[in-house]
Amino acid sequence: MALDAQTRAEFIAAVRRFVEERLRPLEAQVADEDAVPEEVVADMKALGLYGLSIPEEYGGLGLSMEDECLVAMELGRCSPAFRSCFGTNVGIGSQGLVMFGTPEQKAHYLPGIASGEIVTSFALTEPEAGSDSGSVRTQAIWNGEHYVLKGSKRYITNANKASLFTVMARTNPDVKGGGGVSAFLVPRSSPGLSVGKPEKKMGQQGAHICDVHFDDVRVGPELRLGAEGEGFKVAMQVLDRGRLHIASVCVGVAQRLIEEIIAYAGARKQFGQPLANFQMVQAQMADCKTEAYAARCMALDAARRRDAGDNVVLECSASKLYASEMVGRVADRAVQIFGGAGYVADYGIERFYRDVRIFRIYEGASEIQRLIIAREMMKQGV
Ligand code: COS
Repeated sequence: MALDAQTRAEFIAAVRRFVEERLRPLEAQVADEDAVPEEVVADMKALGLYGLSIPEEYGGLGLSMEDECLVAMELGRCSPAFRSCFGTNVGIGSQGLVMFGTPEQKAHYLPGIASGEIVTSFALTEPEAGSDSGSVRTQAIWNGEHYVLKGSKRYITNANKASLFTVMARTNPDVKGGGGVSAFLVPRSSPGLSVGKPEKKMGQQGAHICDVHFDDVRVGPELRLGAEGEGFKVAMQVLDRGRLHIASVCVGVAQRLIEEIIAYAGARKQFGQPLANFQMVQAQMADCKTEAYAARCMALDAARRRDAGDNVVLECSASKLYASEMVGRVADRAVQIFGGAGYVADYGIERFYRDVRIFRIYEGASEIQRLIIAREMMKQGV
């Protein structure tokens, strides 16, 4: 549902205040402790952030894609680790259920996901199936009563906190590629399911990824999401949507860095003048703003077209590709403009530089986005 103009403005203003007053002061602490404090998580739930994209009838805010992108742009204006707490509930961890769930599955799980009582994870990637996600090896073999899941998933965001996983597993080992894959809702409490230790990462401390292991985990047929053999398509459609959200977060982070650049370049003097007076700095500033603006326009255009029911597979990938690469360039320029201060930890710029690197990799690496764009161009002939 699209919010009316006033409600939208009020909600975005509330998120902006929350980001500036509640989250930004904790950025360094979260990075040092590799954890978002529980009271902040509680505040995020109270603000409705876990349920941004969950339909209103199930207790969420039911935002349109455009409104979700606008909110994600605000959330991007602080350490991305905060957004990651509820990122899976809003995106890849819930949207398979929202798009393909039965009324019973939705009624059972969505209210808890919207409130944040249930944290969700999306378990697609495996040690041998990263970009080539159609080749998943985790098996889900029907034994006449249950599907029996066996295999391992890798780099699963929020797995350590999740109580519900959307798992893509091969129900038909004779069918190679995506066609043999089905999607399942798998509760964390299922016997045989275990989660590994959080990985040590380059950035985004406070956000966690872990392996998830399935050792003969039995899943009833009522927990299959969509038809047998449709799991790969479920995953692809969830990822299409997620890519617009990530593109919007990239726009938000770029905007934050631009604000930091403006403040620093205006205050820091060299050769008797503020850095902002030097044309070589101005050129870098102008490129940051221009590219962030382009990425914003792309994400919002694609979101509006998705809301209108258009096929936006190409636009989702183009948006994610451009925005994730754009924020990498902006972070690089920010380090350059800050100079030594950009390289030391106190100013937080080097932290953003590390944090944004993953945007070019997860939810489909830049190479995969280019592949999808080119394939869609050939299909559509435009
Ligand atoms: N929406 C709906 N259906 C889709 C789709 C989409 N966006 N993308 C693909 N499909 C369908 C295709 O139409 C095809 O259907 P048919 O078999 O009925 O013709 C089927 O899915 C297989 O598609 P395709 O042949 O394109 O699959 P490939 O194995 O060649 O590769 C890529 C597809 C590479 C695009 C896919 O594996 C991918 O997106 N990989 C990256 C995964 C990713 O983002 N991982 C990040 C980790 S999860 S956070």
